[in-house]
Amino acid sequence: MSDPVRYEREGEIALIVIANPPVNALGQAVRQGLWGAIDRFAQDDARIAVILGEGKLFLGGADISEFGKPMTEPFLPDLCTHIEGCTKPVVAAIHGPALGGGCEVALGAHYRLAMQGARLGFPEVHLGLIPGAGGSQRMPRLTGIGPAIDMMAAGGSVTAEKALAIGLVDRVATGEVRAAGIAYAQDLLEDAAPVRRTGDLPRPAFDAATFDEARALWTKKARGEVAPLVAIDAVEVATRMDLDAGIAEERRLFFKLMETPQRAGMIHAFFNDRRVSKLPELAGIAPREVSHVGVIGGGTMGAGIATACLLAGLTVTLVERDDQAADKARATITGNLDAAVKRGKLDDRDTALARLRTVTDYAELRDADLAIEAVFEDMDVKKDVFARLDAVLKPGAILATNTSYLDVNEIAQATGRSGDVIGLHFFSPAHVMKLLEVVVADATAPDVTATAFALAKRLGKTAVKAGVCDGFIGNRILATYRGAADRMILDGASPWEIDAAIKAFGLPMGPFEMGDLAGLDIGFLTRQRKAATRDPRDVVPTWADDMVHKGWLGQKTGTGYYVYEGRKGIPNEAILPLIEAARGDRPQQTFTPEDIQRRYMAAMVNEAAKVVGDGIAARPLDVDVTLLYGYGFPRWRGGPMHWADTVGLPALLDDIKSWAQTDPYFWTPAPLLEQLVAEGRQFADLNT
Ligand code: 3H9
Repeated sequence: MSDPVRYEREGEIALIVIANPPVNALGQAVRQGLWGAIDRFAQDDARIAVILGEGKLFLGGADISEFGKPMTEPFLPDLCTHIEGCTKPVVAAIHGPALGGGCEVALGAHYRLAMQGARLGFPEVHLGLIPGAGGSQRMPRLTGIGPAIDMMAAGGSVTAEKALAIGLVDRVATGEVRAAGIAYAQDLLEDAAPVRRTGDLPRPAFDAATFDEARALWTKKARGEVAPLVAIDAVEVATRMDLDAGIAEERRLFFKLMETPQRAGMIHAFFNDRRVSKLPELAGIAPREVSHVGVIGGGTMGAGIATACLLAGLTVTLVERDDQAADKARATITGNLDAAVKRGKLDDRDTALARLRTVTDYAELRDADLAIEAVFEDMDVKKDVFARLDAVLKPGAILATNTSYLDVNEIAQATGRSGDVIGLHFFSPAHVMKLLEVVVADATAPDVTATAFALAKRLGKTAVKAGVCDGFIGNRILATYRGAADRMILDGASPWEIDAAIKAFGLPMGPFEMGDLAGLDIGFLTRQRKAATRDPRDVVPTWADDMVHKGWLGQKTGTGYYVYEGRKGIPNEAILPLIEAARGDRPQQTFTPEDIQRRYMAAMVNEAAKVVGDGIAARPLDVDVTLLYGYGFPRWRGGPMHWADTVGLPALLDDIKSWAQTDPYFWTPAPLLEQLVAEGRQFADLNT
């Protein structure tokens, strides 16, 4: 392996080049090499040193794969102090991201140059951590507390220009980083610029109102996540302590977080984000070219999919049944794009809109590389659409369905090219939600699956491969934990107690609030669809049907499980008699929030284990990613499978077996769960 840190000379300038692909993470060898390079610079006749990264970025931060293992010297905070302590000037020349420890190395340097396109940030909270190498102490000394709190609590980053404006860097340059670094160093030499240590700057001013406001905001926003509030504490430390003491305190807080399950959950999620799209069966398979996408149906979902494609720079042809519907779809998409401009996700709405055609004739799809239907969720309707697509699409084009439940194999049979058919299950709003379930049918060609993953990446989505079954990965599991919630209502819990307990667990909404938001008619229609095949032992939430019959459809009618004034709801007690009627003489019990969480989660994990056991999800991590990105599962818990490993599979199985005594149909243990318990293994062991 080549040296991860090179020491080079350019006249009087020393260049310290970090070359540790793919992201120049600050693993032990890099820290050691950087330390040695600073020593060498201190001893030779170079007058100034420039630290820069090779490849597409400066430094991606500490090496996350070292976390949770014993730390090895030299430690990163000591390295930053070592750089700062150098008696000749050191410059950090930053291009691309400088994140976490990478930003801390730059703060240890005496001068900072950022190339246009660089981003400086502290993403540690996304790993359940805070900066741990002096970042929380040095940044506020440069910028004041406000920008430091904003960045560290949110895990955000700033552009080079913003970094200059807030005092985080000293110069912004264009062109190539090495040349710009040398030019800056030469200018500094000409100006006889002195060594200038961030740590020598006075402590930033304390401002009680800023801290109070930040704590109030993050107590609300963090929903149980601890790191953002600790990040604010760490910035406060900078206002009270000298640098060395502050760094020691920051380190103490950092290690405290390192020991938490939240850190383990977030890092599990970090690596899953990257593993989820690495499918061995797709290795070496080239995706098909996609630049023109057809969308069939311009309702909320179709318009959202079209918006996502336009935001990614694709050309879109949207087919609607008549001009009026096509105009409506265009208006929805225009509104979506306007909102994207407001959120800073798009520069120019009109350029994006220029790539959209709304039409009423399927023949206009003749040039599309891929067509996605988002029409009414009905098998006959879908088959009709697919037969039409089959007739007009060019050979090699991909035919995708956005169905959330239906059998993609059956849909594929409506075409003469089932190898080109795949499910692309977007989540609403499709231009915002990150998850894309890629439903691979029996005959789907591998390069079609590879194309779906490539498309997801282009759209900025996280794709998860799923097999064909009712509801695929996410909705199948959802149906089960929703079932557990309904059973708890029959056994004595109120919908509001359940919602509160689930929110306390960390989800943004409880199942009944969610139902109100989505519209209670959706669940009603699903129940009707499944009525013919329903097992007689299954529970039907008759009160929910009664609510729909009364026209209580949730937020859209102002009444559901809650009565709404705007989006704020108060419990709708008028549903209690309906629930009482459904309970009949069933024995009642009281549920604590923990009881509710335990049952809800056990149902989720048990079904998820069946989903993995059946091969619908390839690995437990695919379930974790699905629930995180599509269903609001708290990232700091890693995902339901990770949570299950954390609480212990034997205890979970015992619970399931005990509930199975009264309801054996619903609580049938997943064979995979039983097998893992018998073998003393956990879900993580299956995450290849
Ligand atoms: C920290 O710094 C703590 C300090 O304050 C204190 C310490 C004492 N380490 O994302 P990509 C891997 S905490 C190890 O696809 P991109 C990644 O798993 C750290 N590995 O690339 C993947 O591996 P594989 C704060 C890492 O170009 C490969 O690199 N820093 C790390 O789309 C490519 O990754 C962060 O949180 C790492 N730090 O995006 C930054 N980073 O090929 C986290 C990545 O085997 N990283 N890998 O699947 C990122 O945000 C993005 O990777 C980055 C590049 C923007 C840098």
